[in-house]
Amino acid sequence: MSREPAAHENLTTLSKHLASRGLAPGLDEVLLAIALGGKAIGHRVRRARIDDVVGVAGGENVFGEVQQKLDVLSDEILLACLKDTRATAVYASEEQDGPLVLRTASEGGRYCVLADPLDGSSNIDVAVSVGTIFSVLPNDRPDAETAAAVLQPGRRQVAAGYIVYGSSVVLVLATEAGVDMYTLDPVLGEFVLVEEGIRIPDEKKIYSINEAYVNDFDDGLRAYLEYAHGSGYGARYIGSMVADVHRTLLKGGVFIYPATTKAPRGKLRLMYEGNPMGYVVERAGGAASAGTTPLLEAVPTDVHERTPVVLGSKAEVEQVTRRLGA
Ligand code: P6P
Repeated sequence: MSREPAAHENLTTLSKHLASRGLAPGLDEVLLAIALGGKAIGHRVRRARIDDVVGVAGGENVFGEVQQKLDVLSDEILLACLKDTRATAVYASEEQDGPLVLRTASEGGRYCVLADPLDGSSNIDVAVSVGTIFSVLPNDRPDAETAAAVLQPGRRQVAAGYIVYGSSVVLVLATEAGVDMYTLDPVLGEFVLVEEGIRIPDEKKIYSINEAYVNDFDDGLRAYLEYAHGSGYGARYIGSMVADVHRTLLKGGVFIYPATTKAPRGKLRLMYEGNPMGYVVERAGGAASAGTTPLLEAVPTDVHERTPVVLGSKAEVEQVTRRLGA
């Protein structure tokens, strides 16, 4: 009589799965460092009110936005995990004024990691899902120009993804091999593979946008909303990018944070919000636009620059962009 395998025998951990993916040298150690940071950040998010780390840290980031204590702590955790990783050349984040050079190519620095350490942090005190977003670019610069290696189009990413701290802690990781999803097993303390090769549905009548700003939308976007309102679409908007994009990736639909008259470049940052999420969605068979141009083709001039974002199911993104460009 065949013996049922013990539950743990079927578990594929993140480290075991990455080893099977044949990634470029050093990339797996960078991704494992980010995952370790995510475990530590997730622990603090889970204890937010207990540890009284919610509330303001008193400082402001480069945008003049008041920093939540957890924003700062999450940034410190990620940096600490990456500093010890030999392949990490540069760390840049929403909470850092500029890129931090950790080691040059001559010293083994092969990759630049850009991150929004805790996206959606204003939602923490109401226990809404928040997340860490990360983008990995190759360090393609001579030693003296290492910091500038972060200014590459999103098309050059070699990996990207996010960790959503929700009802469970979920890591979604995109590489050239595809998009894989891992759930943190709180007992094992390991990210366990739960879905390999995620594909976003080609179409789904769900749109995700903050319609409170409709008076600041351009005519093309209003035309899209009029089409959606008359075509049986559902609306879903959590106000936490990681949660809205995660739902869009798994269920289909379109997520839009557009340019408006008050914010002509939109609100979301290109390098560590738009590009990584765009890379995940495109690797899953979806599309990502800056409104009228492909998002991942944008050539950055500043690590903190903003961009409009339209991403999701190909057919749904096209319904938006053909009206924006009209
Ligand atoms: P709004 C959270 O503050 C965030 O940066 C993203 O996570 C989210 O998509 C967006 O802002 C929400 O912005 O203007 O709709 O509140």
